[in-house]
Amino acid sequence: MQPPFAAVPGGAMPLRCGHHRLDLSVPRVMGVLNVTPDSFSDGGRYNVPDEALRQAERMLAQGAAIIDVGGESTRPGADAVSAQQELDRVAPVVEALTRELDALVSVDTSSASVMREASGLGAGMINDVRALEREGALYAAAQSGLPVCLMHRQGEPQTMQQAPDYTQPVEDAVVEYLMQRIATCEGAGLGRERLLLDPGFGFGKTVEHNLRLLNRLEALGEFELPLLVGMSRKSMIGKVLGRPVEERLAGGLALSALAVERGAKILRVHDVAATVDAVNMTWAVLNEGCDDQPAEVRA
Ligand code: YH5
Repeated sequence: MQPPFAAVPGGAMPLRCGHHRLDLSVPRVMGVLNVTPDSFSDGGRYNVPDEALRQAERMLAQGAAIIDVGGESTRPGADAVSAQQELDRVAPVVEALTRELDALVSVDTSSASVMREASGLGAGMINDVRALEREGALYAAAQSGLPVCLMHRQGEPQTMQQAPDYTQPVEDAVVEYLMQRIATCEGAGLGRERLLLDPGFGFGKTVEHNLRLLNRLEALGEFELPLLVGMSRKSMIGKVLGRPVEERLAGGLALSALAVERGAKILRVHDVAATVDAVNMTWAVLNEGCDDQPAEVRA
């Protein structure tokens, strides 16, 4: 049966992520694993490698295809961490997840040394909210051989939410920025076949910017690269629904369904089990069938 849209961007060939292969012909869920002591939305509960391991195991059992490990809090007002601090937090977790669980680990970092170390420890993907703009990051990422998610942001995480402002429609600014970053990556030997794109929800954007970006996510389809989105528990949900962070799941599921409908291939979320169901249900409707579901889901 033909899907309701033409080519599936980024879906033709599995993405090579170290020794893992990631099939993006169907949308996948990336589970968030914060290893920051001051983490905003889970209170840093998974700071101990052992606890991090258990949480990762849970997310994999719930259907996460990727575990995104981050050691730098990018919430507004968070303290900057040194590359060494970040490395001390992230490295033991990346190592345990790859060695003990053989998980596909993505490392949420902007630091060249963390990229190098993590890829040596078996990480399969680099997720950089600064799109390889930090010194040495472009070279380190290119050398790693791993796929890289390039995210748009305006300003620096610590101050970006003070007065987000764009001189053009926000989706045009995002497309322009990502176009430049793709060209820069290609110039450094990091080919398009290794790139994923992310509009960066909440990174220097008002709630209106975020809603518009999701509604117009297809504007990013022109690159024909896999799209990753991260909206889980973010303030765009809190502001629309008037919900505190622990009551944003239903809002987040609605956003995930819409993102899949508009072409997102990876959903970065805290609540894996519920999101896997929302994504699979959405995908079944879009394809008018559930051939891609595991048998136990179809039963
Ligand atoms: C993202 O969108 N976001 S870290 C504030 C919250 C909730 C969650 C309660 N890393 C992204 O998750 N990487 C982060 O309010 C990311 N895309 C990619 N690629 C921020 C976060 C969060 C912030």
